[in-house]
Amino acid sequence: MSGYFDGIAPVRYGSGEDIAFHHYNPDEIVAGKRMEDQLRFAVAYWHSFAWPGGDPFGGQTFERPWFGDTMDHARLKADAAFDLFELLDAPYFCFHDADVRPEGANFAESTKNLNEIVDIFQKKMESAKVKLLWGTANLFSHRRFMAGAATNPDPEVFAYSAATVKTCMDATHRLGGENYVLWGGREGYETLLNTDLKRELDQLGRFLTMVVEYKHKIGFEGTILVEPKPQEPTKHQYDYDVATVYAFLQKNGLENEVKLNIEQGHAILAGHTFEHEIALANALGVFGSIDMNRNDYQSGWDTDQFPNNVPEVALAYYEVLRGGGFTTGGTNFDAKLRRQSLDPADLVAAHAGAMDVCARGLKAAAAMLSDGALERPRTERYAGWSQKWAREMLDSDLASIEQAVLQNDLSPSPRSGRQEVLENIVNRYV
Ligand code: XLS
Ligand code: NI
Ligand code: NI
Repeated sequence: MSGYFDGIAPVRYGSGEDIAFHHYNPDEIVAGKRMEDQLRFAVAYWHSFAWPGGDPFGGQTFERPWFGDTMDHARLKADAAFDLFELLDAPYFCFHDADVRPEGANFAESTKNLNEIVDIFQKKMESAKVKLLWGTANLFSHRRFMAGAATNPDPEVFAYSAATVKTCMDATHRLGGENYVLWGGREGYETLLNTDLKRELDQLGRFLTMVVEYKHKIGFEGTILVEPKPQEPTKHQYDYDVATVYAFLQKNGLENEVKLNIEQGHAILAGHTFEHEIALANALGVFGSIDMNRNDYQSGWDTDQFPNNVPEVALAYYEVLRGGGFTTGGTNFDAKLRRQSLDPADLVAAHAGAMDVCARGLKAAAAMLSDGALERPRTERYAGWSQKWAREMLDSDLASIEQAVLQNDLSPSPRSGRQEVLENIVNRYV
């Protein structure tokens, strides 16, 4: 116990406490499963425990007793983190190496620090409910990674990165993690003028292949997830969006080995909706997990805010459910408090509110799906394709199709896409 959250009651459904769940009821059955098992919430260690509250114009605003570079600070941070998991009854958490341990003087010391904290996690997890949704390596904050990790022009940085990922995969495996994530923080470029794009992509492909090979070598049964993002921090990131990552996986023969962790804010930054990215990943068979946080629509800053818009979230879960729901993935809050939200209660309330927003979104999505409110019109729209001639056409060729068009004097008549009608239907549920 850290004592940090003293005075805040456990957040429970209908508890009547100041901070309670009003919609997230873990045991309620939604779309055939307990809500907890559908949503699979995870608390992100970095933003909740390691982020100091800075913005481009000012530094730290948060004062946490565990801020500092020693192992004692890291141990206190672990205590506070597990206190929050328990307060929220959170089923999962996620972490980077750099969130949980101080940087050592060299690679060996950093690894030793990590392993000591992982020992503590392991001990705590014996009695705690919380499990590890995913682990990952921070290959973007330290200055050694400023020109990338796997895509760095310096092979020593590639080596350091590969070794770091190995230690983080070991840690994830040891803690029974259900996934391992690779977000290409600085795997991209600032200017083409100094960049050998083909070489960097080849390096990235080889790196990811080594990750998959190592997964099999150690018998890690979790899913390897790549998290697309189009830019930020680099001007151009190679893992731009779902479509780009899929092509990259195919090129490297990894499309059956790797799935995607899709973040709402990253989807929007790429010029897509969140639901587009989820739907596309499902269509391509690579949907894995989600990071449920987006940036501010007006300022565009990387505010990584907790979800607070039910209709948006409902459309995202609609695509998740249409694809069959999560398997090893879940809903990770890769989300920051606003920098004026200084109090321990703010951290608890942010998660509680976000879990409620997601629960409302999930319930709306499940109802839309089970009523067939959108699926019926969708099926009708494509009904023509169930005709025999239409299916056979796809196995024929352009010349025979031309013949058939002439013979039957085909003259297709356009039909309404009924978008407003469908939007009205959605509005009844959210
Ligand atoms: C940054 C990413 C990052 C990953 C994990 O924008 O979202 O937080 O989720 O490295
Ligand atoms: Ni992000
Ligand atoms: Ni993320």
